[in-house]
Amino acid sequence: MATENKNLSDYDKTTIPNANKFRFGIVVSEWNHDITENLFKGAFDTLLEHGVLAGNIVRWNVPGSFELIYGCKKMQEQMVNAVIAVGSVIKGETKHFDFICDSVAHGIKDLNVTGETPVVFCVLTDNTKQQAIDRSGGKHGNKGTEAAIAAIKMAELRKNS
Ligand code: DLZ
Repeated sequence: MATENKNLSDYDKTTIPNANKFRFGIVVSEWNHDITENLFKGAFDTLLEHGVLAGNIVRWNVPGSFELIYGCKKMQEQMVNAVIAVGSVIKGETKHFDFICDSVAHGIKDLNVTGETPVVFCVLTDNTKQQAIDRSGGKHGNKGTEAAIAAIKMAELRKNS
């Protein structure tokens, strides 16, 4: 699971389907907004790079990562080919971290089980702020880029299935 040796922005561009016909929803948590803005930018720029029109990317904000579940559920109802859930949960001194991380992971999983529109998990769950910085455009790349590539692949899979 460790990303220590993997750069989240590294992928083989030749294997990515052209995405110019696709429409994506990105739901962004406002908690740790400096991190989530960088994740959003990574996802947005990567979608553009693969042919998605800026007008075909719908962005909604939600207050925190916990609210990503409801936000993504409503986004699935829009005319989008895939949804990206963007959040950053950073461990504090209480168990809140575990509850939020568990809830969001299970909530997004449930949306994928029950809904027709795939939802990609772009939620950083870090022990420190520095780890979050490293994975949102820092030394380990940008998880937003990784999520955008996953969203394109899932949109293509949905189209072909
Ligand atoms: C309350 C809370 C805390 C302590 N930490 C985070 C965090 O690190 N990242 C995050 O996205 N959200 C956090 N939240 C807010 C919850 O996700 C949620 O918005 C509130 O509990 C209200 O439901």
